[in-house]
Amino acid sequence: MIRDPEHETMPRAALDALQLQRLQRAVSWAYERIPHYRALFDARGVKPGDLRALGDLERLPFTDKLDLRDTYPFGMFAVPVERVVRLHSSSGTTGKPIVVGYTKGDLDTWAECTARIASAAGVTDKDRVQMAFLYGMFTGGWGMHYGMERIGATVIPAGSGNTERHLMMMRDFGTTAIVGTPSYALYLAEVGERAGIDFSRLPLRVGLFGGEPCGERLRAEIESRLHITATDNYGLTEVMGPGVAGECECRCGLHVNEDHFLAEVVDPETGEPRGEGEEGELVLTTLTREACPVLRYRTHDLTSLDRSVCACGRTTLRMRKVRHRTDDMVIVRGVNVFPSQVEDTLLAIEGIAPHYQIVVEREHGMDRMEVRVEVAEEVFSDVMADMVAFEGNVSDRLNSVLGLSVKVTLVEPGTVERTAGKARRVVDDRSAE
Ligand code: DLL
Repeated sequence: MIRDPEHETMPRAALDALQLQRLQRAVSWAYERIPHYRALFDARGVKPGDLRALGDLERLPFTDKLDLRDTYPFGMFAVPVERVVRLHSSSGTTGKPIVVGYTKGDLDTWAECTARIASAAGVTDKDRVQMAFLYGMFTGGWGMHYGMERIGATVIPAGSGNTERHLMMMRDFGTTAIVGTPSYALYLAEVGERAGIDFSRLPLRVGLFGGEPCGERLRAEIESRLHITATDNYGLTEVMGPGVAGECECRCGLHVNEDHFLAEVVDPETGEPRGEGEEGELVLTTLTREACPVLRYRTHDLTSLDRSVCACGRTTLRMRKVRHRTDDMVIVRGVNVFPSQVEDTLLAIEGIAPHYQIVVEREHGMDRMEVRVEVAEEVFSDVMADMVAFEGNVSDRLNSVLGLSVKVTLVEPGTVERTAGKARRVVDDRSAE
């Protein structure tokens, strides 16, 4: 269902005009209230008044995680902390977290954005929605929660972890929709199957997954095991949290809530704009955020944009599913490896379970990459020769795709770490030597 036809099906020219008007306001708002933005603008010799067309956006400076870290905790707030009614943060992997604030107005916009995404995925007020995201400083739980409530669904705020309890509630409460990370969905399926649950007999019908990449093969695996339709939704703490973009039932790209966010795709090296359909780094600008406006924020997520009108009738641009980030690429002996390439190769092999981890180490000054992967129960064999042959086959497939010799270690089902949140696919131990 299209929740807000006015904004979601607005003709392109009108949407462009709305974006320009909101962008001009957002830029002045940030410039006048946040000294850090003013300094960035002044260093480039631009003023908010220079922004006369959407194309002028390129004249504005980029921002990234460092700008938020350097001003920790509240230096990028455009309003006094007293006007902020909620804080969230993103831990990241190193250093101080990033802190973001929301005014009452921001929370209202956020709930509306996630409500749109839930509606696009087919959730209605008849659904019982079980939340499997963490509630806490992470934006996933609260962000999706309020959107679901806003559309009138019955929300079950189970939170992350305690898988047995999730399964019990799913059966007892007649859950129809599940919200979490794709890796947790897979884990739910695994634990449920082990407990003898027949998901095809449950009313569960739709999953809204996000927070980490979910390739098509992984999606198909989740769908067939949980007997649901799985949709992908995208967002990041710095820009708001979930609610930035999500798939409709056509599942041909994620619709960006363009009346609130302006999306660009740039060359990750040079920052030059990339043409429509070309892959590059997603850069986002918030158009309506009051407490923490972000301008030209470098997400490090790689995608491409499609402005053609979708079969669902929405005119908002679609971003291709994010499969990798500029910073999750590992360089092993000079070869660029994305975890998504490893995942696609592994999941195309019969008998491989969708649980894997990439470990990169340095041995005697040489990089060494190992892929630890689980095999399905039925393939796991006590016959050493069978396993060695299977390992060799997996290793050959990876070698030819990556152009790199990779050690493959088959591990017993259930050995690769399971998570209630985002999966850790790469362990890079090279700095340890
Ligand atoms: O993960 C916000 C979110 C929560 C989005 C729940 C959707 C659902 P952060 O923890 O700040 O925020 O992480 C943001 O996660 O830059 C991407 O690299 C990755 N990411 C988020 N959603 C997707 C997705 C939340 N659907 C970072 N596909 C982003 C691929 C995603 N990657």
